[in-house]
Amino acid sequence: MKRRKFNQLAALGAAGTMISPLAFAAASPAELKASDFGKDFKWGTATAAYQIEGAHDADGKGPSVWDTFSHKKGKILDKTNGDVACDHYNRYPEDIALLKEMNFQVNRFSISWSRILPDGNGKVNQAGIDHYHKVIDKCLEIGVEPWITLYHWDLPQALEDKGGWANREVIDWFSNYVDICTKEFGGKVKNWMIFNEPTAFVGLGYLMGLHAPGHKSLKKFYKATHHVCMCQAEGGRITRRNVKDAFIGTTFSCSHIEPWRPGKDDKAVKRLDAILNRLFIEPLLGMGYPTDGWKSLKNVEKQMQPGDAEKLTFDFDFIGLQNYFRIKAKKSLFPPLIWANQVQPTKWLDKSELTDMGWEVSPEGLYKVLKQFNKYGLKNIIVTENGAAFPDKLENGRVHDPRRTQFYKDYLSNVLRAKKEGVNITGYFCWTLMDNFEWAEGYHPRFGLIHIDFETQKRTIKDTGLWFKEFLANK
Ligand code: GCO
Repeated sequence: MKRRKFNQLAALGAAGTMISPLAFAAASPAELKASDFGKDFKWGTATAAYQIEGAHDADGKGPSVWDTFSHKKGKILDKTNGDVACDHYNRYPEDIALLKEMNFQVNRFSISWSRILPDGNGKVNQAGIDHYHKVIDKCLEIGVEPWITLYHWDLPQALEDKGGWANREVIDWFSNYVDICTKEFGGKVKNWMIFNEPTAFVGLGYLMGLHAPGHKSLKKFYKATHHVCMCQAEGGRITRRNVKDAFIGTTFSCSHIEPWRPGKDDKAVKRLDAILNRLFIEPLLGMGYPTDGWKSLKNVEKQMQPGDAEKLTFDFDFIGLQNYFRIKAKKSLFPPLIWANQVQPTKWLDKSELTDMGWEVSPEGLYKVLKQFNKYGLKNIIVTENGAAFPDKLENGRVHDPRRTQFYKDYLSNVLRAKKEGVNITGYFCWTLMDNFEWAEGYHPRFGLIHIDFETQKRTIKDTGLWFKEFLANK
């Protein structure tokens, strides 16, 4: 049973790879220094509530779509769930201290909507509010900046029962939630992100059925897409109104896309680019939905009501870009995306390095996608996620993970290259602080800078974390 995100995206129209990473080696300078990125450059790690917190029903929390989904048979590759995860709900002081020990300055984390509003709307759960105050206070106490993601995929189940993102009422529900959080925490937290990767939670959750809530419906996908775009801008406006001196962004997954057969698959590239890279950012910038890339997106346009066009836009202070791999697109006969298909590398041709997710290591893909997004003329770009899963082993109290260290060096070199060429990149956050629940994959892929022993909850900083500690000591 292969259900890797790579393949999931592939089903959405993504693809495989073949070019040797050696071709990109030239991009890496001999020695990378944090100071090269500038004094004000933000260095951080990113996490998501459902992937680390556990305590799934503690202190009045209501269930989210991920609680429901992960308990359904056959949804999670290793039959696990996020009930306990890294127990970060209880161990956050230790985890934030470890982040600081590695010399990171930013803790990007998400709030669980159903801890604050167990039914998604209506009665506020004070214990949930108190919990995030404690997390924020811990960060501030030790000199770490809290950066909050308002939504990282865990919609309250009670709202999903009413149609979730496919119901236009979600605009009111989400606005209320954002209003509560920004009023409550805005005095202490200045850095906010509205969404994490809409393409992923709408595509995988409403079209592919591979992530919560598990729908396979084009109709729901079109509706959810428009409602999420409306909420994205509205969330920005509410945050601006409630938080003095706020620095507001939202994040997008993105991948550089190449044709599998140059000349023959250009249409596949265009179509896939519209869905994976352009769909959620262009309406925000007042460009409308990218129907020129994929005509079916006219069905998203059809969801618009009078006055929506202006409400889709908001002037974000920064855009968070999240990148892991490059994609090759190919014409395919399978609907609904006739022109794109997954292509896995063939053994005898494949020279690329693959991570534990089956994703190609392609540092130059990050450079190219940064250049692509730079064309929008964004104020600030922050790489809000980038990282890799490799099969780590804890041996004698150490985790030697040289492939991960190399991964970061190579990707960071490409960030620097883009920055030097004028792309306004002002921060870089690693995915992720610690090994955690990797959605439909379960606990098998380990992306963390900190190793978690899920039996004992013991934390061990991996060699890559120690590398960052040294690297960031001289910024
Ligand atoms: C995403 C999410 C993270 C993932 C990470 C690795 O991009 O899917 O933001 O929650 O865990 O990307 O797949």
